Amino acid sequence: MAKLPILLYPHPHLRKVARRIEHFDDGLRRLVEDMFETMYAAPGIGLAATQVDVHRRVAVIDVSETKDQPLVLVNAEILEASGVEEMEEGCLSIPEIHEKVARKERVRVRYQDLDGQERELDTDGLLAVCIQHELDHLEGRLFIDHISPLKRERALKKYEKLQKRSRA
Ligand code: K1U
Ligand code: ZN
Repeated sequence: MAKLPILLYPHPHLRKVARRIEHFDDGLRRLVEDMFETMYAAPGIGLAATQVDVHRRVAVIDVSETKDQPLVLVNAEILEASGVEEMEEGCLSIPEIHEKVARKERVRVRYQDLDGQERELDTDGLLAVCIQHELDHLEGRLFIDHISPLKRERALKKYEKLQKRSRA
């Protein structure tokens, strides 16, 4: 297993749209193992392949407190979504910035597991929010795209300051 470098905003590859996975092979298994290692080490509750510069429709998630409920989503799509939920979000590609984002409260997702088996998941709360956040990454979208221009400008100014400080 290996920890992979995470792309940081404003890296242009964070805006790429990921392509579907066609082959459920050892390469995919290795990618998923490395993504889990990277996510748990960060630490984070989710990670999309886009964030490690792989532009394929793969995301890993574990929202459990005990970090023992890994979920792999391959070629996932939201079939149905309802309600509105506002939750504070962070992003491993925009460290130290947290903003409230309005998302769908409940989602039904169709995806494939690591063996290519089709599955469906109906969920709400943090898992539903995290799924939406990760699927956004695969479309080249970031959580800051969902907030007002004023809040975004403030958040990005803060982020630039923090980045300059961490480079100094
Ligand atoms: O995709 C990412 O950038 C990961 C991101 C996912 C996410 C967080 C919050 C709401 C929706 C999606 C993170 O994991 S940021 C880190 C984080 O939230 C966290 C870290 C340690 C413990 C608990 C949460
Ligand atoms: Zn993110």
